[in-house]
Amino acid sequence: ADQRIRRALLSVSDKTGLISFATTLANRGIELVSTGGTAAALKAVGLAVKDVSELTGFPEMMDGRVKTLHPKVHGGLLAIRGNAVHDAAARKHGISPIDLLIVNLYPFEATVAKQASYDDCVENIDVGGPAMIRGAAKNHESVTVVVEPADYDRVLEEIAANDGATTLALRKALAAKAFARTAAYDAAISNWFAREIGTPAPDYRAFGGKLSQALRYGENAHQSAALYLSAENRIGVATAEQLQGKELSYNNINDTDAAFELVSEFDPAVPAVAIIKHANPCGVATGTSLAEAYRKALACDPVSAFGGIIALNQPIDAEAANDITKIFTEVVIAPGASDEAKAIFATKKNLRLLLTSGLADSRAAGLNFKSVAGGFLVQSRDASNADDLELKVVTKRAPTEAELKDLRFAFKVAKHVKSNAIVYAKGGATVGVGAGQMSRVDSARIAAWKATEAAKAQSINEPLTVGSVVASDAFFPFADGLITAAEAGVTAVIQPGGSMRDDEVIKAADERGLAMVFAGVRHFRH
Ligand code: 93A
Repeated sequence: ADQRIRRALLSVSDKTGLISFATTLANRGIELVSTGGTAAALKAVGLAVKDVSELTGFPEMMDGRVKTLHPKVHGGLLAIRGNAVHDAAARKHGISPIDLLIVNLYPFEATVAKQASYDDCVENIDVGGPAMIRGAAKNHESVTVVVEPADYDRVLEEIAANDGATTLALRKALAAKAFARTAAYDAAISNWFAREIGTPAPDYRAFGGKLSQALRYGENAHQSAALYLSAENRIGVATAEQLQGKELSYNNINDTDAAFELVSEFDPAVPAVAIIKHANPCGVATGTSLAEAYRKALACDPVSAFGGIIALNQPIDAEAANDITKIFTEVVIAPGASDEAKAIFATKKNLRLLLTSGLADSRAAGLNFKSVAGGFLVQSRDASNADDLELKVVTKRAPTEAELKDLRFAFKVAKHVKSNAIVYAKGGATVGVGAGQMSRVDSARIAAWKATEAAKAQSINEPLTVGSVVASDAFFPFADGLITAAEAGVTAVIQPGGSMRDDEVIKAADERGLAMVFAGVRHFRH
């Protein structure tokens, strides 16, 4: 099924490579038909071209919106060669076959990218082009379709080698590409439209996906796994450089991501450290130095911190490296390390040290994925940073400056704790973390209980929650969670607000002299 090319229709917005391509076609005796701008470009170099309006018997009209939408064009593209019925129809209506279609579309994506007006974007929605491309691609049995200049040479080479004909293999490959192009084009249009009307559907196709490394196994030894790089090109665990230690596992990567995303929430000028276990923070703190922040983070839950993953928001110095290497740690990630710190880590052969070129942008757009049976969910990143929130005081007492600082700190941490998340914090450090419970009050209880245990283990006479603040990732549906926190000794509360029973919760806070702010933003993380 080699198909000899006798007539070509050219209609291109991007005129790159057009002249030399069309010249070679013409030199082979192929008849050229073309639309306005394309025909003008070809005539300008002296090529013989038939205007599509001559073919259709209609002028290009309505600002070009209707140029090729005509049976003389679409019949020429779609007719099945050698089919008696199709041949008869073509003869009856004076339709002659088009064997080669060269179209590239109105630059819709580029028009959107340069932030053109709404009307400009709409005008750049190509209708006739995709219709022809789809027709030619459907009829790939007979028709060759080219949708980008990059394929011109490929077609010329085959025609030259094949006595003026293309092979079915090439036509199929080009048809597959053609449908990919129209699909991507329509996806770009629908995404633009969704943004315009305020309901953007995240497009996973923009996410890319390039294999970075096959992993030894997945979450468990009987599961296979791999790490892919996305087109986002974000600073983070996937793009970090590993300086030492054995290969990262699936769980290591997942936990390291949680750790680094969390420390990237904080002001880079203030040292911050997060210790992660099973994707949840078991201690987070800011300090006057990384070492101090690490010690404060460790104090929150020293038992769980064993074998943890540590992220720091500044290049690691020797003092911090010394402290970190005192207990067994799986992974350390930071935006750099001093030579001294590197030498200290080098004495711990099993510790993986990952260095990034900076912090992750906590406010960056991006996508999250989650698989479900038969599909996958896509959502935009939770790019809300507590520093940007306008907090609304809902209690009689407003928080003090010190409380306010800890409230924002605790809410940043709560964003990175699996729901239901309750985080107690004091003096820029977590003092109790309750994660992943099915009821919010249980998370509040567990976090308070863990703080009591940590105090006992460190021979501190009262739980660290006394005089702390508490953050809740979602609203308190009842007063019980807040009351549990009050009993643990908190003086201030941050939560999104928005419960049917907000009044009850506010009343409970007022009765106990607590200050409470509503953040207006929820941080579910499942
Ligand atoms: O406005 S359209 O959707 N209506 C059409 O009938 C039509 N036919 C071809 N756009 C149409 N085209 C597009 O015109 C092609 O896809 C190509 O991008 C462009 C080429 O126009 P010109 O040859 O005038 O530069």
